[in-house]
Amino acid sequence: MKLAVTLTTPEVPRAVPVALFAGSFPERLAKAAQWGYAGVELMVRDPTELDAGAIGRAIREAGLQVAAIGTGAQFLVDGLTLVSADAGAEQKAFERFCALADFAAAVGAPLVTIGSFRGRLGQAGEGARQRLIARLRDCAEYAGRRGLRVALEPLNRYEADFIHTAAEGMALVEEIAHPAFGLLLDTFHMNIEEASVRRAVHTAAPRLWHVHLGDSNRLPPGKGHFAFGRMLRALVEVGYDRFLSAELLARPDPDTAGIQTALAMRRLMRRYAGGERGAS
Ligand code: LER
Ligand code: MN
Repeated sequence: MKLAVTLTTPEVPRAVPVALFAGSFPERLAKAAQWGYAGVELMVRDPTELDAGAIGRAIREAGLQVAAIGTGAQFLVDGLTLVSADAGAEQKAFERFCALADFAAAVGAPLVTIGSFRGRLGQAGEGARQRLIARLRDCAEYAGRRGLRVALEPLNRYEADFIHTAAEGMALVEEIAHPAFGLLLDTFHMNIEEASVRRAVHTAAPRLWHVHLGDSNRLPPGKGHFAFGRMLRALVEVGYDRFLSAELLARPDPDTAGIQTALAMRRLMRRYAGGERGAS
């Protein structure tokens, strides 16, 4: 397992609450590498405003990998969601997904994640469920053709009205029935929705492609009461060997949260997961 940290790309206009480290983009990359992260998850708003070549180069030069491209800024900054009451906005959101997937391929990211970017069925009018399923399949198809994967994230009941648990996520994976479509589990959401952390990991295991880290209160691991040891043991049991990506509140400040997370996770990974694997 490898540790990653969520960073915003330079075009994201204001601080996203779950992006860590302060400073310019190169400074944040340098801090991530210095504190032992192997990768970064990029929270991108509009990739057409970015030079993918330069971003990819800066990440490689810092000795980091791109763990994933996150879509949270679409919703947080632009209010764009894959399903919406406004057909024009739905189309724009899908076009944004395609641009994000192109960006992911250009910077060497293996996957694009979908959390709040999916939208709320209850606010998207008649036929919302079927439209969202079709859109997610289109996303998997678009990403799959570029050698990428799409990881849908079960979210807690306060942030989403569709797919809260690993079991619901796996039922959706079956329904979408596309090899490029799988899941991302976020410990913060799991703490609210899952009856058993271990069972959730085992349920998602065949399509578990990414993990987000945040304690029960969305602070760095160890600052709340989520059982990270249990989570890591379950991940070891199912042979998970991908990224654990810190996506948590930048409190008391973005640097402290990034450092506390690195120190706590490196300790936990040594104890429960036989250490970390480097950036190789
Ligand atoms: C939102 O709470 C979250 O966890 C993000 O990964 C989804 O956009
Ligand atoms: Mn998350």
